[in-house]
Amino acid sequence: MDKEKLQAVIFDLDGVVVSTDEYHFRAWSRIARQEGIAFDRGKNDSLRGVSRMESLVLLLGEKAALYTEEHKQRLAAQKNEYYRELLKKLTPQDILPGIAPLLASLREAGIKRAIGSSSKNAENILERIGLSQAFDAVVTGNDIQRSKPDPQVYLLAAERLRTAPAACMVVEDAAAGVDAGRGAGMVTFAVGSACRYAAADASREDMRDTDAALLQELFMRARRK
Ligand code: B16
Ligand code: MG
Repeated sequence: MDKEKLQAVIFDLDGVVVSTDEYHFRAWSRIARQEGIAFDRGKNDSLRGVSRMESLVLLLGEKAALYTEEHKQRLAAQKNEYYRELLKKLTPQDILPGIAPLLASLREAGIKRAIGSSSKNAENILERIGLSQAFDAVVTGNDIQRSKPDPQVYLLAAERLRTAPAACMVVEDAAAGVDAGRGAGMVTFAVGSACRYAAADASREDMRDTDAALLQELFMRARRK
């Protein structure tokens, strides 16, 4: 294998391909209000890339120990109902800037594309934004047992792409996701809210003006470090 040839790019979904932050925020806010717990955008930011149940436990904080498993399951299901109702508003217009041309450029360059998301709603989201056929592999929260920062989601994506992890790049908006990519032995590219996370190999505010040649260049630089 050519150590410096980028063969696949694995995209996180929420925060990289599409922004559903606001919907997560509104849905979690309703749960927090019901439970009399303080919740704000800062706290919502800390839930990026984290699974639904782990997010609920973080939201409940010190009070989490007072809730039975069954009660927590009920609250997580309720949050998901609120969230899914909001997801109905998603359209292809919600694809984040730079993503559509980047996907086209990667396809043209023969570089595979995959999704590696913690979300159990990932298929539904891809459908709504018109990208369900745009990837060679899609791994979601339904396929994994351990959520980011565990590398499982990215390793499974590489396996489905039949590509060595060392030849993959992960694009992430969450520190937990960058750590997952690093744990999988992949080059990491942090965008959006993770763009100042120093552990990533490369970073940018967003994916505007990125193409296959740039990602190949960043990949090579990271591999030579
Ligand atoms: P769900 P990603 C993650 O998606 C979100 O960033 C995170 O906020 C959410 O809690 C998690 O999915 C689970 O989502 O409740 O839809 O299963 O960023 O890994 O694509
Ligand atoms: Mg994300």
